[in-house]
Amino acid sequence: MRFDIFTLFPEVCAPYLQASMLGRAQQNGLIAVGLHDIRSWTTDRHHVTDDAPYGGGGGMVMKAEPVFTAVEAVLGSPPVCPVVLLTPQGRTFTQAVAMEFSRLPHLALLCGHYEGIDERIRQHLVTDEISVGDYVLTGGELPALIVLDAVSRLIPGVLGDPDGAQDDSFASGLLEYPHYTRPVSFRGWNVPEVLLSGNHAQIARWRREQALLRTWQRRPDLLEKLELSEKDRQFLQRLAAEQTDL
Ligand code: 6SD
Repeated sequence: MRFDIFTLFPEVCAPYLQASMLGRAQQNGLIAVGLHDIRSWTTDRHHVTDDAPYGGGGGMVMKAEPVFTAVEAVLGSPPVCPVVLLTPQGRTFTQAVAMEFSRLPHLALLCGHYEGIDERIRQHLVTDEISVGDYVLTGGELPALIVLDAVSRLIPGVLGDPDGAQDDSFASGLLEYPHYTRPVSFRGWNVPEVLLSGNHAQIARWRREQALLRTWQRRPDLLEKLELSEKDRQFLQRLAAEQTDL
């Protein structure tokens, strides 16, 4: 899959893309990332990318021209792939959206900065608007990296594990069960006995119940959307009964 990121701050994005799993995924040809500095498509002497808002008021607005020029130079006119704007006004990014994007061969991510972008970019260039959460950042660079990261790890081979992303929180609709590695005892805190038992059916049941318990405690909203087995249902009924006993 190919990603093209359009930003005024490519140097902010580059280190994250080079490190760890995303760096390896590029080396292995599983993903390709183009990082494009919008400023390099300005044609004026001072390479201006922002200007004061019509109608007055504070803050600066990203100019339409350099953004259109950059995106069309790289992706053609009209662009060959969806152009996603990262903005608090977009639809919320979820694992389902990450899965949707991971089926595409090519995705462009457009990072705003300053107070906002000229509305004509949104109207006539952008095809999709995504928010990574209900909080306000200084620019779209971190959201673009979040989207690229979440989408990339769904591409087969990007995770080292052959089982890939299938055990993830949100893939199952549940929060993850607790993980432990060596040593068995750390500062007197021990790994749960069942994980050392070698009984794989019992381990699977324990993990399932821990995932259900965590989800019930922390994100009960997730349980409502879920298909549960009879055993799962009994376990949750037990939890509910124990709670009313307290
Ligand atoms: C002006 C931006 C771009 C400013 C943002 C996106 C989310 N979910 N929070 N904040 C954001 C994106 C803020 O450029």
